Amino acid sequence: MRKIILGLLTLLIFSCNRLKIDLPKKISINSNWQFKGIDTLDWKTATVPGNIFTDLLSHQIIEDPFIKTNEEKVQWVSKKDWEYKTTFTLTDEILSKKNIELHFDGLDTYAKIFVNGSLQLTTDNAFRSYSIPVKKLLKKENELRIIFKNSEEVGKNKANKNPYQLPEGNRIYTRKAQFQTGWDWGPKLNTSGIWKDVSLKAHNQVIIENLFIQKTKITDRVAKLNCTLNLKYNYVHGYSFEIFINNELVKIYKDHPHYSPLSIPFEIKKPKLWWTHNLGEPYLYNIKIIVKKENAILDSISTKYGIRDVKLINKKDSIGESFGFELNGKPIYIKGANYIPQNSFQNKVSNQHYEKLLSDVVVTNMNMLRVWGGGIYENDIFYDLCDEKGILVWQDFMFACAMYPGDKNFLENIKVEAEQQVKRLRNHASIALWCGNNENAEGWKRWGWQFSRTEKEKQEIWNDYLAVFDSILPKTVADFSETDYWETSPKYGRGNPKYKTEGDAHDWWIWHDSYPFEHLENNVPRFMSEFGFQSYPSFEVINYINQKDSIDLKTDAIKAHQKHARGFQLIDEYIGRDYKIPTHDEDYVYVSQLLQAKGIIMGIEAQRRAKPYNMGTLYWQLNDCWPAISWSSIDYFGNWKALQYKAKKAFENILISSKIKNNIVQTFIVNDTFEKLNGTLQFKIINFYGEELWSDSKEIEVLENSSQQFHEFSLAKVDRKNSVLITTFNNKKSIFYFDKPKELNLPKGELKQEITKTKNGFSITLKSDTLQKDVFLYTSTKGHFYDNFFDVLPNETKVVEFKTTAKKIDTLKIKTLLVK
Ligand code: BMA
Repeated sequence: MRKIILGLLTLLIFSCNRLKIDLPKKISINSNWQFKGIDTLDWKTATVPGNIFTDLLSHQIIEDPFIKTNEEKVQWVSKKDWEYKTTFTLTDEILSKKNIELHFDGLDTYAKIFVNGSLQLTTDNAFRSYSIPVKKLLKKENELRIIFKNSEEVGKNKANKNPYQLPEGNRIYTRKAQFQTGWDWGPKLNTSGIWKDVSLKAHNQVIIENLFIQKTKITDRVAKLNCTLNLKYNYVHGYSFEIFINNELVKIYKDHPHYSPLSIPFEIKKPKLWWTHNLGEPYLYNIKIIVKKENAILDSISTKYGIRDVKLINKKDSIGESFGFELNGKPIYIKGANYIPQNSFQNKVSNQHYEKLLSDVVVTNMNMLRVWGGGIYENDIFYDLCDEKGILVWQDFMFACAMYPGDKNFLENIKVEAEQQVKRLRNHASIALWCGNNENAEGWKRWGWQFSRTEKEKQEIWNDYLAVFDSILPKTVADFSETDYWETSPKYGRGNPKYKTEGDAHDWWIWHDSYPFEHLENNVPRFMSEFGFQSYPSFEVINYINQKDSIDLKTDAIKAHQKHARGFQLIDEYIGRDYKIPTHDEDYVYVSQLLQAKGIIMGIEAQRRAKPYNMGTLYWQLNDCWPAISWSSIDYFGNWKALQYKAKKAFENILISSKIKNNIVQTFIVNDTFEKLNGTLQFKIINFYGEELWSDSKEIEVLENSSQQFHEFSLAKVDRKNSVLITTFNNKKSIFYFDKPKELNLPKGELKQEITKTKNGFSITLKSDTLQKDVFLYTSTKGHFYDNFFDVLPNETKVVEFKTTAKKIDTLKIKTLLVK
């Protein structure tokens, strides 16, 4: 009985405590919005988060700029000023709270904010969040109105005040996504509007503003960590802080009084480390901190947290200066791509888009993405998913291909921007590096930007550069995070021979300077942070651009979706070097993708073979922001180009890679794992009809985390145009040709196909008596082929899964490379 009474009493005390909970309230102000032009249109419904283009589009006031040549027709939109308004009702409970703040996660860009008719704030940075204390202004019924001045005009006015012109155009004066003013893969669609959430935060007591978890020491036995809390008030009294790890209370911190920031040490026994997905498990802990006063919960903050130590290794050595990453004390080889915004209109990017793209990254064996500096600091979900999926992120600050101003306001503005962004991202396990900018220093030193300027002017511009990239940004990263900082990517432009021996490199000898792909074999830098080649996108994207149902590459629409001045010419020139130039448009698209894949894989393999001289490769570019002919390996609709399929193989942890040097075929095994491998390396040369012409084998031991050459033979007696080398090691296989595709005498055998229905789509079985090179499967049924652009060897069976929700597969079509 006593026990029951005690139990009831505890329950009563517990529920009394619960009653006292006084958590801050967050109210979304994303609904009810309307918009109009300052001097055009009447009020119309608007979507928040959103932007002026998508609002106009949903009212059919403009045509879709992503199709045909419509981009040109909508340019007037960014020359106008726009106005947004909403109303919201508040309860007495909210109005009675001691503090109420209006919070904007992102405004694009020059906004004047009126709360109940009174001007409260003007903003000038789309990358910053803003808060306004509004307690005194609020009533039951409220109106919020925002006027956006167009950034083109503001930029022009700012430029006019500068005594000299800065490269490249007026975009540099406005802190917003730089690619929106047009890029060599993207349209000019310069948005304005409320591009992120709007909310009200109401609270009575102290609130936690942010959290920073730092590592003090990590051993197998224990991870000693420290959590720093920034509280809304500098001084608080009588509070206690409880730390929960995976829902278990591990620490109660009670000392008082407390000053903000408040630092609380805590420990995790036998810590499980976070690894990239290709090297281990990306394990994340759930950490939660609760603030209480007299047993009432006042606020709480939680985060997922991966225990890991990631470092940039950048040391002088006998060659020059290394560049690579260490994870948990081990050097790891970086494989991945450069990432750009997934849409010109950020509000069109759904959580499913993030999930799909980042799953593709994992499936393709990439362990790093570089978030490129001309885009945006990504949404939280991007970094959450990278943490979960074990992908590292090289994060650029948002500055690209230009010189930026250095006046007091600009510097103050980016200082706040940098501090907010670094604080927002610092607890993410995925964040491996902050980089100051993309190609600004290279541009200044190599692209003629200094031409006809006075010494004084040059000095001033360079000093402004240093103020941002050598002072404010590195200091912010050091003060507010544990992440390493790199001033600019690349360290040296390709005009400086040091680009191969020091730091990271962008090798645009390929493409921009028309060098042959073979250049990549002999010119390997310490870390390749950009190199790339364009191709046409899927038939689906091409037909969408043209709004037609058959492929036509000669339309004005297609021209309008190629943003590189010499793009078509370069693709054609390079195709001619390696392939017979196709005369049919569909074949041309297919071969352009094979070409892109061939060139980039040649580079990836050369860079991986050169490990540890080279410790990473990120090609340009993973994705598209609109339907385009571009460097991407995944197109706007998420379809994989040939490069994505071939990169998947070239990025596997264990790679068999052969090359020809002085008429000798050399075969390497690259091993990115931390384990030694033993097995038989087997070689055979067959002709295209399956006849074996030569074979060899060798027992080998492959060291952990290494690249070694294991075999070589002379090409002297090899029939280069009529045979192929097949190498196997354990369950890996490589197919290596001795000549360019256009030189091969590929036979025109029949490729038999059989399609069966499976749980998740269809299974396609392929077989042929003769070699079938670069088999491309396609259908108008929406779905994904797990493999594509592969070779079917004579008399071997290849099975490919096609994932789709469709009950029926429309005609399965096949292209193969035929030269004769
Ligand atoms: C790199 C990038 C981008 C550009 C790409 C292709 O230099 O940093 O600025 O889009 O090349 O030209």
